[in-house]
Amino acid sequence: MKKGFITRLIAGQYQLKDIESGIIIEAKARGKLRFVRVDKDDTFNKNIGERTKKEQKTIQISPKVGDFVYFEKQEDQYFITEVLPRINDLKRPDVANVDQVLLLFSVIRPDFSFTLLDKFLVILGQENLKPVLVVSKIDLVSEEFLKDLQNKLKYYENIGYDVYYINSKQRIGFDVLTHIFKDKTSVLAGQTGVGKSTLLNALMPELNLKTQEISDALNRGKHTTRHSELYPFNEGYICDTPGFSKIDFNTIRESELKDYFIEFQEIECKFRDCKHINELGCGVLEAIKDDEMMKSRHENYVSFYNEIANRKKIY
Ligand SMILES: Nc1nc2c(ncn2[C@@H]2O[C@H](COP(=O)(O)OP(=O)(O)OP(=O)(O)O)[C@@H](O)[C@H]2O)c(=O)[nH]1
Ligand SMILES: [Mg+2]
Ligand SMILES: [Zn+2]
Repeated sequence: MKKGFITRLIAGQYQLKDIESGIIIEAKARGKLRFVRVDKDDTFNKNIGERTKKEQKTIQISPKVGDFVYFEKQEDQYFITEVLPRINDLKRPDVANVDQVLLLFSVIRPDFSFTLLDKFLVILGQENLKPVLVVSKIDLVSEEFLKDLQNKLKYYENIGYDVYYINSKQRIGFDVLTHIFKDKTSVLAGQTGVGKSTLLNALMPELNLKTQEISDALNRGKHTTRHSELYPFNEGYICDTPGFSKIDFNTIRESELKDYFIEFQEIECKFRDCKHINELGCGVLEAIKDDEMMKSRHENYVSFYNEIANRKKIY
């Protein structure tokens, strides 16, 4: 049995890198062998409800991009026989064993959205990943417009997120960006049309990835990239992924939500188990009044809280 690293998946066909030889091969996953034994706290087990967790012994795993696997040759075909435990397991984009996520937002086309940003910070926070924010298409707006956005995003820098500004067409901002990829598996995530593939092409022109102008009528992308793929870069890998047009919370509980608004940890609230929504004397609400917490962040927190609570009622 040999060990491999999955760099691509298209229609059931996997591209693997043989860890030992570095040779790239094509393989399939054998349905029956996709079952693996899992421990109670295994990452594979994360999305299983608490109640069923104890009895759960084997679950079905589909290998995905970023997975380390065992594979073997049978007749003329390579088969993946086992998926090794994952360090983390992103659903959107669908990639395993990620060191860092670059969350791309364009200034316009599509328009920058603080709601989408806050939502994504929660979802990635659940995976224990603190994304790097990348703002693209800075060439498409006036200096004042960009300054205004940069001022708002200062808040995010202050609470601990790195923010980069780029123009992939003229490779502006790339000198500072390139070093963050060293030795890491990085994933580009973001709405369709924000410029993920264009960013990769700017880093590696030889890739010649397909990119496409977003639709003027809809101010929306067209899902140009159709599959996730890892490309070697700077002693690591960068993953181009299909953009999304909509995202939802799936496994989060409303009581957990506050853990992923990382500034709450710094703001003192005298109430234990406070929801920080409308409690009289809540420290978070005080911090908003004192301009220490960004108002739109808190509004998004409350709206996400309600979204999660309402979703629960449906089931
Ligand atoms: N002016 C300008 N245009 C950009 C920039 N980055 C990307 N674009 C353009 O935006 C459009 C969409 O870019 P893509 O790279 O295809 O976007 P994507 O995020 O890969 O989209 P999906 O594959 O659908 O998820 C293309 O026409 C790009 O040329 C930028 O920094 N400045
Ligand atoms: Mg793309
Ligand atoms: Zn509070």
